[in-house]
Amino acid sequence: MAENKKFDPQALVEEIESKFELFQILNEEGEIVNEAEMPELSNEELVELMTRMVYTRVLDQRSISLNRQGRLGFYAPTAGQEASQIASHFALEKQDWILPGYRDVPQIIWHGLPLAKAFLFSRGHFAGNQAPEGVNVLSPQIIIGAQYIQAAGVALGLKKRKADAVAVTYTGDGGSSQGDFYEGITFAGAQKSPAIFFIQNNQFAISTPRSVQSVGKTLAQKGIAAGIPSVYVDGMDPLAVYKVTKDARERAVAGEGPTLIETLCYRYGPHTMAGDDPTRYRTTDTDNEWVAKDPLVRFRKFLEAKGLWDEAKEEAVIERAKEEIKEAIKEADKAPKQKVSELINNMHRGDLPYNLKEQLEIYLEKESK
Ligand SMILES: Cc1ncc(C[n+]2csc(CCOP(=O)(O)OP(=O)(O)O)c2C)c(N)n1
Ligand SMILES: [Mg+2]
Repeated sequence: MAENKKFDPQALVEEIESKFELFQILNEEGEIVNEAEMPELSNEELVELMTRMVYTRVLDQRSISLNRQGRLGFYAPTAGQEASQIASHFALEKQDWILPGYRDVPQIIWHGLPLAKAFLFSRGHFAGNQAPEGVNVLSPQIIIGAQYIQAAGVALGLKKRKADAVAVTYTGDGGSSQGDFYEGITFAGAQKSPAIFFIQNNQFAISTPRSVQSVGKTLAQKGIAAGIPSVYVDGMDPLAVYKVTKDARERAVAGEGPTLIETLCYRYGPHTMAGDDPTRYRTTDTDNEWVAKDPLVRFRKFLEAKGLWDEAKEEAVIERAKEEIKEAIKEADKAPKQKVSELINNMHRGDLPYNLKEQLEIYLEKESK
């Protein structure tokens, strides 16, 4: 009889946690290990996905050197997170809205934000925060977790407008400890809004390892408390990330509500280019262990075995990326130096509060000389 059973809350946690297995389709050797879950992607799409990952790796390398040359400002490296970022974006549609964190510049570029604008964002120029009409992206969020609440709001708006679109947001393992994280998933769950919430678990919040952030076995399981489907996926496997995102999108637009997706990945580089030294909190052994799981390496093996990829193709993508990056940085250089008045006007639409009005007048006066 149920009433005679001893209540064991710890056993309940363990039971729930035991159900969270890492979802994988393509293993480290580039072999399909889960044929039944293989997403429907044409050869052209598979090649395009690889192209975007290779391009993004080059963009990361170039952004790091441009930062070192003093030609870029704020930059958060992305290498190691390509499957998590690019393959998730690949499952979205143009009309979907993206609410990125500071490390999620690749997704908004592939959604249509011109590269030159991304570079201006890095330089703190207001023009970098103005996406062209029809490019449904918000500016990268610096406040950890804040984009989760905003995504819940955007998703509710999409639902009310009966739009065939979803709101997609990304935070990190650290971000999933924020209050905003829980508020966002709970609200979207309660409203059955079309949202997809990503936790990119790159295993560090700056220098704080995942192991001390939460005693939970996974971060995905946090979604269970909000009553929303939650997935723990190999974030170094582009096919698995694509598949779970595609499924989440289908559920969302069908009115079935949000999904929480934890992508287990790794950031190869420093936290940002502002002086972080990962050798102080990570060992080379751990780095190597994760580099061996590299999403580009395993996807390359998979595509080469199918005769869809070779060195020449990869070289061509690398060259194109370098060329386009060079052009974009030149274009960013042409942007006029920003004025304080522009900064104020860009921050506030409509009526300014009186104190800012006074400041604006002072600056307009100074700038007119
Ligand atoms: C509300 C808030 N608290 C603290 C910070 C300082 N901060 C910047 S990045 C970061 C760590 C975030 O780690 P994680 O969410 O794992 O994302 P990752 O950088 O690994 O992509 C912190 C604490 C911040 N930006 N916002
Ligand atoms: Mg992290």
